[in-house]
Amino acid sequence: MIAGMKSPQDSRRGGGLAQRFYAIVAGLAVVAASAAIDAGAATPYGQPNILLILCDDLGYGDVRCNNPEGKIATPHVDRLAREGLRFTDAHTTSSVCTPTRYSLLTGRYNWRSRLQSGVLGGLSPRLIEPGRLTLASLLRAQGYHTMAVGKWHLGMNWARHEGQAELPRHGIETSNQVWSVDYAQRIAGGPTSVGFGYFFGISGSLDMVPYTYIENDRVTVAPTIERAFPMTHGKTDKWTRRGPAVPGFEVEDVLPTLARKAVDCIAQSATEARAGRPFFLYVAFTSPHTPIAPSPQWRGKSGLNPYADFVMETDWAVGLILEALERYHVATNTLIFFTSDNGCSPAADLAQLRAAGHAANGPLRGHKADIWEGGHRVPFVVRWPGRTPAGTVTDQLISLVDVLATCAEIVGARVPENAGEDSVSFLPALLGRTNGPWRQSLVHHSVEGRFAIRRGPWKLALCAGSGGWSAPREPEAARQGLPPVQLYNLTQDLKEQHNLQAGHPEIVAELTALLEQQVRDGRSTPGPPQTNEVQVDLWKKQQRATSGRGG
Ligand SMILES: [Ca+2]
Repeated sequence: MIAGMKSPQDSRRGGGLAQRFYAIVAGLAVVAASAAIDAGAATPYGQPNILLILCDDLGYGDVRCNNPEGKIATPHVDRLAREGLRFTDAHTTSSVCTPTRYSLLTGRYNWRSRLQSGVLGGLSPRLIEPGRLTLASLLRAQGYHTMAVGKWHLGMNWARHEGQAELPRHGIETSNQVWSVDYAQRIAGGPTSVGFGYFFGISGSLDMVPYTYIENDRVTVAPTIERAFPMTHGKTDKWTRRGPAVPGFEVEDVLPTLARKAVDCIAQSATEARAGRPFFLYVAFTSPHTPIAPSPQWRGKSGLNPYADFVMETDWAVGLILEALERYHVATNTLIFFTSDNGCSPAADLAQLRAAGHAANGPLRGHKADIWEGGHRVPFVVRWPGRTPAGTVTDQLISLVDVLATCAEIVGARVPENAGEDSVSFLPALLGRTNGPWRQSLVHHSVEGRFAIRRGPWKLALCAGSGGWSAPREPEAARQGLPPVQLYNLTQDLKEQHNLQAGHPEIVAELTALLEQQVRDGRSTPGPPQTNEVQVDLWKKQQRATSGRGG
């Protein structure tokens, strides 16, 4: 077995010998953890180029390969599925942007970080802790050329004008704080500080300030004016956050700009890649999140609404990148992950789409921000020529937090004990093996910081309502007298319509205990216990008390 690889047996955590063994070796492991990533053993998989495409708010049902009844044409994603492996039970760790991105890049559940609910703003300081291993730093240590293009939304440390107030560490900055930043200065703590050799993109979501591109650790042009953009093209009822912008920066240009920049990255690293120095390219599209801003040539193309047009344009961008892999002769040695950071948002106008026969989140309950499946079960397609059997589908339970351990196993990198604490390799699935499950349980998290835990068909949510934006929200659920927890059997009830908590107190107790243990241990994979960045309030007691006072 490759050092650091998590075997199926290891994944079945329990007490007994294994626990005592880890307690004994904990001291040694701490020493090992402080060492840099070692090269590990050579693997049979070589060092494929790795292309990770992350969409923003793309729903489970928005791609035809997941939803044949869907009304949006997604030929390029469908092609990936035809030529690769499609997961039907893949999840983001959170139902919103920032926390999911944290987990994707660190292999650690987002709620172990300082951010316990909500998202960061475009001017928030860096979230990834100093010294923490990331997918990028892991691959870079293996000799990969590491590049990120697109939406960061994990915070960076902007310089402030002298005497100006500090920006909030959590949440989205207010309009009177946005000019305290000195945009002419170098930005510390961004993507190039956590393992990426190159970055081009934007700081937060595209509906957040500042409206300018960043290359490596500087803005390409410093903002000098204030602007806001319509949340949806053609509408004027809702606007993005008003603030610092560069004259001429238009939100509709961003997706095509990022797609072309990703193509440039491939073009520039292809020669070296063919000569044996592989690349890791992380492409985080800003779409189809708000502002829903399809380019002029895509407007009206879907016949549904601007969101559907924008999904089509996003699929076009995927196609442009796939075409570049072929043009530069690296397609056959490139492993592609295609996914989304959370479910489709109500900003898409879900009712309008439904009326046209399009279920953006497929059959799932709820949407972005919720603890229900619509919040975090997402499209997930992998193409790896010569390795992953084409046109296959798996119902194995996986999460975006698992990409780190999977890539580590592929390249033969050892993951230190103080990194990737919640990451379980799904490499066997990529190789067409069906002897799972490799992941025994999975934790979900909503925008309000509400928890759920999944084991086999069972899902226990530690909240009475959606935990997010769908009705009923928590105060309303409490008023309705709904039980404080929800237990669903997803095999029988994918739509989460029948709360079985009253009939199965033993499952509620077991899953609660399992979640408590995983919080307490600072990890959910085998290894010595680790420390969460802050005290984790599993039941949101503080929040509930506040809600109670508010009536
Ligand atoms: Ca998102």
